Amino acid sequence: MLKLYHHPLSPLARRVWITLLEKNIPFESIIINLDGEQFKPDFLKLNPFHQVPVIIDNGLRILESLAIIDYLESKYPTPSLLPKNAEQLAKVRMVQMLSEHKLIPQLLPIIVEPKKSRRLIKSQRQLHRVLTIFAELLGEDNYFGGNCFSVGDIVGGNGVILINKLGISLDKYPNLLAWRDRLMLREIWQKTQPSDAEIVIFKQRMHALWEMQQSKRMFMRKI
Ligand SMILES: N[C@@H](CCC(=O)N[C@@H](CS)C(=O)NCC(=O)O)C(=O)O
Repeated sequence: MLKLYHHPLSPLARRVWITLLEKNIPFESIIINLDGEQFKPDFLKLNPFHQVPVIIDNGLRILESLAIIDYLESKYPTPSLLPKNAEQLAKVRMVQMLSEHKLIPQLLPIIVEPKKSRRLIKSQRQLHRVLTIFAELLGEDNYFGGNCFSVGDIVGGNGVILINKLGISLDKYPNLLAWRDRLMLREIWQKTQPSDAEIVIFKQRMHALWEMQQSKRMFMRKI
């Protein structure tokens, strides 16, 4: 059976977890506690970059959430989570790439940077740029792939719901608000999205990660 190494609080692993559930693919869930378990030799053998998600399917080890999602779509094509239409496909890919390169890198700053700091304001602006484009891409449709729920909604939806829970308002984007509510009607999403209590734990972990990064930087400056 396919093995998924993940943690429920990891936003990038959650993409893969939801894809597996939405595609109804049987899998064994192996939780890696990201407070150090990711550095254990057995896990480092699987992923020398000490990150979740990782899957193993038929002996094939796959790293990187977007690569895993592409693999799952090709290997288990039903139900399809990728539109065939060129325009819709372009929108879905844009949402995935913008989530990866523009949205996710702002998570740490919006949690750890002090209120009104330049860095925080820069990240908030960047996130609103992303939300503006997402609102344009969605338009009047139900999903980024038109009426077809897709991996664009999984990747974009995870990011948008998370930043919203972290305090980024969606009020200026009524179509995104309706889309978020549409996603949250899905049983799988209710089961996999973090509760408010888990968001508090997630923030504490991000603070710890940031402190670790700061002390590493100080150490590197000294040597
Ligand atoms: N580009 C990778 C990033 C994965 C990633 O950053 N995972 C985080 C959790 S969201 C992690 O495992 N962090 C632990 C660490 O870096 O030690 C992907 O998309 O799969």
